Amino acid sequence: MTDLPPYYDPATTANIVAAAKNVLKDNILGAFTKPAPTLYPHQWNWDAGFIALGYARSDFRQACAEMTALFRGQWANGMVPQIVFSVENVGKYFPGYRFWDTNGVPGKPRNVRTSGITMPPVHGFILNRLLQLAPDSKAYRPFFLRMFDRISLLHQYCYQYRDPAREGLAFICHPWESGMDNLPTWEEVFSQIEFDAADVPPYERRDLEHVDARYRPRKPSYDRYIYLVNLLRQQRYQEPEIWENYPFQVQEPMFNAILNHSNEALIELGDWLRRDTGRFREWHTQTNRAINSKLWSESRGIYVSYDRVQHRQIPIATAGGMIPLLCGAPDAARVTRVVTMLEGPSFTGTPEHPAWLCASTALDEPGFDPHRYWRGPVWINMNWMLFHGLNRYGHHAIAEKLRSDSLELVRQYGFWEYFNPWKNLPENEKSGGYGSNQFSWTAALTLDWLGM
Ligand code: 9WN
Repeated sequence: MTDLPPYYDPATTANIVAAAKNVLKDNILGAFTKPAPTLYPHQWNWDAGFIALGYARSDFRQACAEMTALFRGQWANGMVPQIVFSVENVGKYFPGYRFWDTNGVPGKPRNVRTSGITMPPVHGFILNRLLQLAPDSKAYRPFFLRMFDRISLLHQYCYQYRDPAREGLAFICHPWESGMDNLPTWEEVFSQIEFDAADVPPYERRDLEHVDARYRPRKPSYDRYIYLVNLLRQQRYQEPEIWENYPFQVQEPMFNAILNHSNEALIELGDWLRRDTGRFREWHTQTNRAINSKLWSESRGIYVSYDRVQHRQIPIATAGGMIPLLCGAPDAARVTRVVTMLEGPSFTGTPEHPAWLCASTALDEPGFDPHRYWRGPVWINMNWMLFHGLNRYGHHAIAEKLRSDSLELVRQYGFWEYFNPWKNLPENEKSGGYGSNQFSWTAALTLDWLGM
């Protein structure tokens, strides 16, 4: 055992497992688990999926409860909101329920408080993993059936309302919908949007009460987030009409890869549940084709976002640009290019300046920043998805590096929201963990990786 990293040592593993379980337990808020103790005091969409995996082996009922709680917020058109607000924590997060002003919007469930946008639809593939881990799948059949129908409706929403040209690619209407809120990619999109300070309603951030400003988005980015929320709420979230004249419409590779991996999962689940799976099969073929034809950058050797308002690719290399491996989109030649980039200086650094896998924005991008969220730091959920994508193509060694880097970051620093990608930190920096500590999905995915 001596030459293996310490998390393989049973004593240390047991400590990490116990600590991870405590993170989840401490973050329980009523029926669900909040992403972080104070920074995010409500339920978040894709967080709920990753968190469910953290309970799957030890408390399957709670895993199901996370999914059920989130889908209580589903709108009649199928949209599953980015945030389901907890009544207890009113006023503790901005933008809160009142700011979103979704009350009375047709189709929003009346007794649940939600935001008005969505997030990456991880729920299909999470549900499929839950099925594989279910202690008694037959007993849970009603749960799986209910969720299958709900998730099918969510996919229907993505293809009906977010793919007006029927290309097989869903667009996001806000950086928050990507889950990777602060990528330099969004700066490029915003640079083309005519924007006046007077178009931003007054607001007060709450995040900076919990996290140092240098780890969070800058004010100009936040102004633009709020500007978009204001456009949406002014038009009462009425889809599809609202999209006719809406400036932020981006087809992003990770969002679509997640949607398409969930399509595959719904095929498997549907077969088990004896439901028709024809449309998931059609979507799967069409979306993989479109990811390749529209989102591949031959010059960069990675998938990139497409701005459907400006009709152009945004050739910035991000971790999200490699997630199409998860849904089987790339052919062998493209996989080789993606893996070459992942193993090269853009993500692995150099022998003198090595990096943990995997920076959210490539180390050599002009917009890279090792501290600021989504501009460079490593996120455990991204590593987890990449790990599965790489294994799918037989790249087991680099996949294992994603797993071991993730576990080593957790062991060295704790269950942070994100981590500095550089291995050698300057002397004045004690910790490489940023954002919120005791972050739920970091704990949950650690548990999943350790099989606990
Ligand atoms: C806005 C909850 C969420 C994650 C996102 C992450 C961050 C929210 C914020 O926290 O976003 O949705 O206020 O910064 O970027 O991926 O789901 O953990």
